[in-house]
Amino acid sequence: MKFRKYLRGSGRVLAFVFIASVIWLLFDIAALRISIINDVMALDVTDRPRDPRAVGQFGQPARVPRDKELESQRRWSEGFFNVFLSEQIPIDRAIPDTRPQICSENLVHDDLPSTSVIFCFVDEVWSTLLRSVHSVLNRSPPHLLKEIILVDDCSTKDYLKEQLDVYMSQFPKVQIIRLKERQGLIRARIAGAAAATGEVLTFLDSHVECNVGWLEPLLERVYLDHKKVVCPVIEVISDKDMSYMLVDNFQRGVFRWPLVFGWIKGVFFFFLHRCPVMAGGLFSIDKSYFYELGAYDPGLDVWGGENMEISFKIWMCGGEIEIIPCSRVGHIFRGDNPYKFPKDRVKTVERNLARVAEVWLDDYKELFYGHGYHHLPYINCYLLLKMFFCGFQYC
Ligand SMILES: [Mn+2]
Repeated sequence: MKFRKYLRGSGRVLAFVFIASVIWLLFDIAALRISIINDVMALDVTDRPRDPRAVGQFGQPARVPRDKELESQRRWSEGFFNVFLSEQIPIDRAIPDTRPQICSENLVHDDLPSTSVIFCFVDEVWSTLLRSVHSVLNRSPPHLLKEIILVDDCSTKDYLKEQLDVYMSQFPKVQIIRLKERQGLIRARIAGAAAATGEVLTFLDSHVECNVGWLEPLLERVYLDHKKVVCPVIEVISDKDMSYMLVDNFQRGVFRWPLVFGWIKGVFFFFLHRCPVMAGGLFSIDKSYFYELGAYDPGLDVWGGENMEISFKIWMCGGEIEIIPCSRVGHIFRGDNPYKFPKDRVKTVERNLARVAEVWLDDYKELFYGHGYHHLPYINCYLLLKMFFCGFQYC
């Protein structure tokens, strides 16, 4: 009864405004919770329970038994890491969730673009190729993973032919493209991108393990701005004992003359970092932006320099390169390439770098040549390439 006296005159107006505001607020919250954002999913699917005693389980270091030491040494050169141990480790092993605490509480939009994950390989070791693919299948939200494209750059190993076809036929999302001639990483990636149907291209090396929650933070950044090109934090899988090691010092990708990639220490560990150049092995890029940039220069051979080329184009054509601390992918850093370069390795990389310098560095190319490279006259004609990339206004 007492309450009624407040609902007369101006009290009635105030009560109406109050109730309307509460309803408005509830609608707002509901809209945000239901249709716009949700938590990053902590997916880690396996077919059967994991054996906690399996070799290398939970990313623990594995040991070679005494009587197998010779065999393990002998097989090192198959991949320039411990191929013997890699074979003992389950292909869907668990690894520690190394993200900063706050990452699992992050919210992402629920209408993120889908991605095609592209692995290019030549003579990759069977166990690491499978572990790379399974880590994507098991730890990516299915609705965001459009497909996985394996581009076989004319491998010579038999197990990468029919055996791989048969194995991958269990997974409808995986398709294999086979190049008839050795094309090198750059043209293999162009072939993979051409076959991709997802809205975002995600390029990965074929000896990686994607960690829990790796994909959504990458796609969220591309969703917010389609010119952001994003890289996960690259963690280390030991080439010797295959243990998964957390990276707790944050680094940013840079280059030194003459266009040598390197890392410098970042400031804050858990903030994303903008980088002048990316390492190049692992990143996501909006597919339409990739083509707006003119994809990769197909005249770059085998390997090397393509990370500089795409990085320069990204920054010169209105984009940004970021490393996303909440996205983590382990990678085996190998001491050497297990495959052969059709021509001399050093000459191939030098030629690629000179080509990038000629096309993209303008007056700064003198700095490149001043650090030990000689002018390669035949490259000049490729200056024409610039005309095709992102119009004259930026380039
Ligand atoms: Mn690699």
